[in-house]
Order: sequence, then structure tokens, then C-alpha cells
Amino acid sequence: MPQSLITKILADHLVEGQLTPGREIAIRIDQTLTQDATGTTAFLLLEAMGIPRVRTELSVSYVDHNMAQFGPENHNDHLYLQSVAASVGAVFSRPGNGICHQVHLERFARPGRTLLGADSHTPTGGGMGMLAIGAGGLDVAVAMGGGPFYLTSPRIIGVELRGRLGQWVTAKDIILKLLSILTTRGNVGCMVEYFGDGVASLPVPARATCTNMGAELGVTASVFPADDVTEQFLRAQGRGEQFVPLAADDGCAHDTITKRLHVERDAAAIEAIRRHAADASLGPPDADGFAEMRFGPLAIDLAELEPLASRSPSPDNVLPVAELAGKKVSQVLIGSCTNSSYQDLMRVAGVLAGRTVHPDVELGIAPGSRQVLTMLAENGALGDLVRAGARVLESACGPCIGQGFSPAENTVSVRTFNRNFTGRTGTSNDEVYLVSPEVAVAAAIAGELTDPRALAERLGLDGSPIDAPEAFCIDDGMITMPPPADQAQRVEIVRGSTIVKPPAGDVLPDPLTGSVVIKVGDKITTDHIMPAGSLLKFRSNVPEYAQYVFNCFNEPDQPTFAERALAAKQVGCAGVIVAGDSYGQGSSREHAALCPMYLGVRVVIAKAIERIHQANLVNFGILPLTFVSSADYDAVAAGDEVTIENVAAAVASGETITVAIGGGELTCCVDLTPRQRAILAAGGLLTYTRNAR
Ligand code: MIC
Ligand code: SF4
Repeated sequence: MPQSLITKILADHLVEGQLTPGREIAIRIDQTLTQDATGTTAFLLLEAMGIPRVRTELSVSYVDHNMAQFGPENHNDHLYLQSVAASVGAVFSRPGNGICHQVHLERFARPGRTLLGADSHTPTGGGMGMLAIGAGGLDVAVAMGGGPFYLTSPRIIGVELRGRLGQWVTAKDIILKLLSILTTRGNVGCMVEYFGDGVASLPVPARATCTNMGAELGVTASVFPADDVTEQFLRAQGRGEQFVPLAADDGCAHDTITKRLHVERDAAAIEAIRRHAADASLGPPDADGFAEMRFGPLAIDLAELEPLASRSPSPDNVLPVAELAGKKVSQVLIGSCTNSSYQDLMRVAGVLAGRTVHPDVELGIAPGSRQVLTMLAENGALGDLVRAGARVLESACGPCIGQGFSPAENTVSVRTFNRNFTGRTGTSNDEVYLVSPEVAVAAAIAGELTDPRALAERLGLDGSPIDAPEAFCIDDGMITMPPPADQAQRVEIVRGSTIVKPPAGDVLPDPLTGSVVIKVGDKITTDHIMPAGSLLKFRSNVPEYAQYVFNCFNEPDQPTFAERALAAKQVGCAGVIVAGDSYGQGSSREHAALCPMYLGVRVVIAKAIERIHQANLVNFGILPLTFVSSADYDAVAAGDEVTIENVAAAVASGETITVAIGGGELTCCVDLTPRQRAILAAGGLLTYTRNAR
């Protein structure tokens, strides 16, 4: 039977299970990546598991997130990461070398390989034809130790790209379009596979923009074929010999997808699916207004796309830029792992050359890697950026993770990034638009959102495509290779006082008695649970970082979430979190499970929980449950007492569990794989892995 490309890569790496959608499988991991905000925990856990040496083909530890260095914490992390990488045999990409996903694409990503990364945007590597997946640090640590990665055998959403993009319309507009069709909800357990004649016109970094923001769709991975364009990119990176051609077999049928959508609230998505999918059909609505939508592969005609923007607070809130034209802009930021490639920044430099940034706009530009920055410096484009008044930042995540450049209150910030959750910028009442570099630079010049096609006409700008370089500037001087295994014992691991060993999980009490410490709504991201920004520096210190769990919901002069949860824990009362739909979407940060666990949280009950977060909860011994009906969510209140009998039996094999809550009783689903059940029974992945060794 003709196979999809994803099926082929999965089949090549399958070590357990069968490729039947929805079933648990385990795959061999060839490469891993970690970054400093997740990496310290991942490496501390690797040490705690007693794994002396990484056993993958390649494991790279990047430093790109915590670069502000106010206080000693960040540099302590860098020194720990550099020394532990040398000790366990991981490659170390030094601070200044660039954003993990951009550098990985340039220097390490390989078609047909698997990559597991402790960062939700790891799927960026899919632009190279590899199966790249984001996970919690503990799962990545297990993979570094040579263990397989467990996931649900995916349903594969085929996305056919037809034709060519018009001038000033980009890959960012493709993925924003897809976000408007599939939304950020209901895609758990799926992967996206791009195909069609439109693929050939997209350079590798443009493909990576699409696969990067697959994370916002909530899919496990997104993959492009590996073709001539891929080969040219690899050759230009001096890695031509790593190319292998990869594509789906002719005549391969991608899966039929089923999605539960609300007939009124999701009307726009239903309409968009109908317009773009083969065989779309909507079933009858249930009592809550939800209906099942079934559809085959999606098709996007590239020539029909126009410049798009996604308005905060959610990446799927997509509008045509033309409709927003005239909106005053105060800040423009260009960079992040989504849009900071050489071609992206050459386009920006080309527009800025000989012009000055609008007087009412501050423009920040963070090139994605040292390679990109060096090439801009060498060909003079950097001079164009600086002369135009851009504030050029180091090659790092920077403002994308709230490390500086928080916008003023009630202003508009236009960013080429991938997330626009409330508060992620460090300002809670701003308005953030996610756009392409083309739209961003147009706004920087015009001082307002403008369709770049209209601006180009007005100013006579040249919109012809920026050619992929024949040869990138290759200099791996900031990539440190580990010493050979026999010299590793001589490496001294540097542990500053802010590097604190993370706590391990615990077996669930049975019966479990507790209380609802917080009740939150839909689309709660891991940024809401565990804020980053200026608090990012506490990532290596769980007791300190835990003080800020759900900080955005803390009220002045009221006990914080951390205080309430700890007070309950001290009297033997388990903390329970109640949440709505898509709980834990966004970042892979396992601190969103680890810190609540430290505070005594043992159960999360939600309408739906996102994939990476659900895995993190299990890994740290927290029981994830889902409501059978949304009406049950409405019946629960913060402060309600909770009793759950027969926890161990439900964890072992139950499909449902009875939860006595606030004087009533409700049934919740226990949606766990056999392996997750075993992990929970052991009190978390750390103990489970230690026991298995
Ligand atoms: C993010 O974009 O939110 C991050 C920071 O890169 C995270 C990882 C983290 O929280 O450390 C992610 O996307 O996984
Ligand atoms: Fe860094 Fe932002 Fe990419 Fe996360 S999304 S890896 S913070 S650039």
C-alpha cells in the first residue's frame, strides 16, 4: 500500500507497537536537542537517572533563552550546561551561536532522522524532512540515555500546497492560514504532512516556518518532503552528503480526520474546513452544540493567499492585514525561531536600506543565528539595518520569551514570532500581531499595519524572491564537541548555588483527599501556569520558581496559588487543578507540571489536556483526568473538597473514575496508555526509569 512520508519515517524507527492511529507506539530517537531553559532540568534528571553517557547519534545542548543575565543564575546555568555536556558526551552550542531550532536546521537536521527536543518548537526540523518532536525534558533525558520515545501513532493530516505564493506573501501566511482552518484546538494526536507542486517553490527555512508553527496547531510534528531544494540547502551548508530524497509514495491517501467542533463558536473554522478539505461533512450537533466534522486532506492554493496577521491572545485569531490597515503600531520585533533566517532578514534589510524606521515605532531585530548575523555583517545588510535605526539584538530568543522589549501599555506590537498569549511579552494589556517579516518591516516603515503589497507599490519596492545562498558562511567555532568518553571523568561539572536538584515524583495517595486550589478557563497555556520573562532565571531552582505558579491569577493581598497549595499540602490535602479546554497548550516547559507537583498538586481535571503537558503531568506523578461532559466543569468551584477512592485501581486499568467533589459526584475519564499507567503507579518517570534499569 502506498505510504505517507511520516509513516515511512515512523516505520523506520518503530521499536514497539503498531502504526494504527490512536495506539501507543515507541520510536528510536536519533538526535536530541535541549535549550538552557529546559536543559538544566533535563541534564539534572539525566544525572539523577544515573546515565553517565548519551547514547544517541547526536545530542545538542543549546544556550539561547536565558541570556539577560541579571544576577548569577543564567551564567550559572550556562556553566553547568557546558560542563555537563562535556561530561556526558553532548555537543554544546555556546551562547551567541543562535536559537536552537535555527542552528539545528542549519548545522544538524537531516532528512529521515528523528529528533526529540525539550522545546515545543522542535518540529521546526520537519522543514528538512525529519520527524522532529517536542517533549518535556524528562522524556528527552530518557531519549538521551538511549530510551525510545512513546507517542500516539498519529493521524496524518495531508496538506497539499498548490501553485506559488505571490510577491510579499510568505510561508508565514501559509501557516497562519492553516491555523485559521484547523485552529489551535482539537489536533492532539495528529501530524501534518505537506505535499503538492507548491512545495518546490519554498526554500527550506520557509518550510521550517510552517513546521515551526505546527506547534501552535497542537500537532505532534509537521513534515515536508526532502527534495532538490533540501539538497541544495544541505550543499550550501556543506552537508550535501547527508541528503536523502524522501516523499510520500504516489497515490498515498492521508487520513480522514475527525474533529469535535462547536457549530456556532467554531463556525468560521467549519466554513474554512469546508472550503479547503476534500470530503468535509458535519454530523448532527449534540446537546452542548458540538458536532463531529470529518474531512480528508486539505488543499491551499498559494497564489490565493494574502498577507495575514494573528491578533492576540491566540495564534489562530487570524485576519487579513488589508483589513487591519491603518492600525497604529508602536513596536516591531523581527526574529525568533519562526522567522529569523538569512532570507527573512535579507528581505527586511532590502526594504529598510536607505530608509529610517517610522518615528513612532521602535524596531528590534534578532537574527536567528550567528551564521545569519555573520552573513548580514559581511554583505553589508547589517549596516542597512543599523542605519535605518533598528535595534539589533543578539542571536537568541530574546523578546519572544519576554526577555526585554515589553511593549508600553495599550500599544500595538507587531512580531514575526509564533505566540501571542496574553502577558507573554511582559505587558498584560498590549495588542500583539504575529506576522511575516514582510508585514513587520512594512509596519516599521509606515508606523501602522499595512499590506506590504500596497506599500511596495507606493514606494516602488522590489518584491522578487531572495535567492537561497549558494554557500552559507560555515563556522562551527561556537559549537563545542565533547571530549572522548575516556576523558569524560576528568570533566568537573560546575554547579552554582542556584542549580538545585529537582524533586522526584511520588506515588498517588489512595484514597486521595484534597481540594480545588484553582479553577481556570479554556486555553490556559503553560505560560499562564509557569510564567517566563524575568522569572525564567529560576528554571534551575524549583522551590523558588514554584512560588510563581499561576502568578497571573494571583490577586493583590490574597494568598497566592503557591501559598494556598502549600498550606493544603502541609495538612496532607492534595491540590487539584480544574481547567477548561486545551489545558497546558503552548510551551513544553515541564515546570508547569514539576512546580505544581512540588506544591502538592496531584490531580488535574480538565475538559481537554494538550499532548506535551499531559505527558509532563504523568512524568511527575500528577493524575490527568478529563470531564465526561462540559456541564460537570460548570458544577465545580474553587475551594471544593475532593475525594477519590480506588485511585490505584483506576490508574492500573480504569477507563473512568468517580470523583466526589463539592458534595456531588462526577465521572471523569482516565485516558492513559498502559505505559503512562505504569509510570503513574511508580510515582513518576524518574522512579519508573530507575526501576527499569
Ligand atoms: C517557548 O517558546 O515558550 C519556549 C520558551 O521556547 C518553550 C520552552 C520553555 O519554556 O523553556 C517551548 O516552546 O517549549
Ligand atoms: Fe525561543 Fe521563542 Fe522559539 Fe521558544 S518560540 S524557542 S522562546 S524563539
